[in-house]
Amino acid sequence: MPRANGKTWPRKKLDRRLSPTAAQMPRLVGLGYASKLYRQNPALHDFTQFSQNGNEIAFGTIGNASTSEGLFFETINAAGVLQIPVLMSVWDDGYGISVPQSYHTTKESISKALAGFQRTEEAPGWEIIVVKGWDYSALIEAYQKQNAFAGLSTCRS
Ligand SMILES: Cc1ncc(C[n+]2csc(CCOP(=O)(O)OP(=O)(O)O)c2C)c(N)n1
Ligand SMILES: [Mg+2]
Repeated sequence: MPRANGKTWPRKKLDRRLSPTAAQMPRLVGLGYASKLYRQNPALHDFTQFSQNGNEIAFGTIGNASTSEGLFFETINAAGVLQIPVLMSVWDDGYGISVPQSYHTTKESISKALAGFQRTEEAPGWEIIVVKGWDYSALIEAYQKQNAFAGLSTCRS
């Protein structure tokens, strides 16, 4: 999630320098794709300062209203096409500042709006999971499910 001047995200590996909503999204595609290329190309395995043989998952977060930005949709599409190891969390509080969902998100639910991206046995895509953000154990379970079933084997084949 972008923040003015980035000072609220002290951890080293977080991308925290962008303030326009969804501006961080294309970088997520780059990170995920880089990971895939490191996995696929043995000539890159010596460069351990960037990747550990492509075993990482790129983790993106965004607010619900910010999913209205084109960059978000481009990222969802590109990652679905490339099948890269990316996990996206949309934190849905029902609002963008004081503007309710009904004014900015189709069906008032980005997971419903993105239903066509859901992966199936016939076609790769995204695994879409909806979980209460305040339910910590359910969140952990969701992330573990994501990790185990959400097409990582497809991403990594
Ligand atoms: C491109 C752009 N337009 C407008 C803003 C101003 N702005 C900052 S936060 C925000 C709403 C974000 O809502 P949401 O994505 O739902 O995140 P939340 O704060 O609810 O977690 C807006 C419009 C911005 N930062 N960037
Ligand atoms: Mg919001």
